[in-house]
Amino acid sequence: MIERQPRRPPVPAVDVLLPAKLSPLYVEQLEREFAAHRLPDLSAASKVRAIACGGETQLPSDLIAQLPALEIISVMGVGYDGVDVAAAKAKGVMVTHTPDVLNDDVADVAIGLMLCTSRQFPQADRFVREGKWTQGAMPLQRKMSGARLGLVGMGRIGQAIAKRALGFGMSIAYNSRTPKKELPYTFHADVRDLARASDFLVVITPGGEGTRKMINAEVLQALGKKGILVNVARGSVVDEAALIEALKNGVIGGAGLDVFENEPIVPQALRDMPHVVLTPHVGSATTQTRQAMADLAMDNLRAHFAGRPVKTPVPECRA
Ligand code: 8YV
Repeated sequence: MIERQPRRPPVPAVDVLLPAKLSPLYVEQLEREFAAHRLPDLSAASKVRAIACGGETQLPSDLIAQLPALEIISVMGVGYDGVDVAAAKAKGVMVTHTPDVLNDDVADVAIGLMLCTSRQFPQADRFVREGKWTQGAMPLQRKMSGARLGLVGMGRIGQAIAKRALGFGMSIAYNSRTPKKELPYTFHADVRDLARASDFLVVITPGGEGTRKMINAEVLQALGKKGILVNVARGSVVDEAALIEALKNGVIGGAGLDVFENEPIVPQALRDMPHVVLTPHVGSATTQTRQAMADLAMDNLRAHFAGRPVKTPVPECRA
C-alpha cells in the first residue's frame, strides 16, 4: 500500500519589486526564485519584501516609504547612488551591492578609453574604412606610455587601474577623501592640483551628492589643453555642460566617456566632437562579470531570506 505523505502547504514566494530595466542574468534568477513585480504596478506594495535593481537605477524618492514590508534592496552594481541609503536604514532596510567582481572589467575599460583617446583608435578605424588611408597617413597621435595619470578616487577599481597603468610605465597620483598611506602613489588633497599634475585625469569615484559636478570648469582648466579626461564612474561627477565648453574651446585635449549625466541620452555636442570617444556605460559589460554580479546580487537576497548574513552590504549597512 502506498502511504500518503501529509500535504504541506506551499511556501509562498517572496515578493520582489523590479523598479527598472535590469540585466536578464539577474531577472531570470529573480523570476525563478521569487514573485517578481514591476513598476508602475504597485498592487503588491503591501507584501513586497525586496527591491532588485541595478547600479545606475535611480529609485523614486518615495518608493521606500510606499513599501511597508520592505526588508532588503539588492543592487546589482557596485554603485548605489540611486538608492537613498539613509531612508532605507531609517526603516531598518538592508542595502547590498556587488563590489570587487567588476574591478578588472571597469579598470580594463578605463585603460581602453585612455588608449582610444590618446591614440585615437576609433578614429583610426573609421579612417581605414572610409578609404582615407590611400590618400595619406593619419596624423600622429599622443603617447600614453610614461605619461602622468591622475586618479579621482582610489578605491578598489582605482587601484586596479593604477596597477595596469604601472605596466605602461605611468606615474600615478590620486585624489580621495583621505590619503591611503599604504599605497605608493602621490596624494593630492585638491582635485585641481591633481588635474594640474596629470596628462590623463581618470574619474573613478562614487556618484551621489558628495561628488556632484566635482569635475567642473576650474578642474578642466587645470587639466589643460593637452589633458585628457576619462570618466568610468558616474555622469553626475562631471559637469557635462562645462566639459562640452572645455572641449569646444580647446581648454582640454580630449575625453573618453563611458557614463553621462542623463543616460542613455548623450548630448549631440559630444556626439559631434572628433576628439571624444564615447561608450554606452559598458564598464562591467562582459558576460563573465555581469554573471558574477547577478549571482552575488542573488546570493545576497537568498542569504537574507534564509536568515543568514548578507554577503556584501554597502558600507553604511555593515554591522
Ligand atoms: C552596471 C554600474 O552598469 O556597477 C555599477 O555601479 O554602474 C555598472 O557596472 C550596472 O550596475 C548593471 O546593473
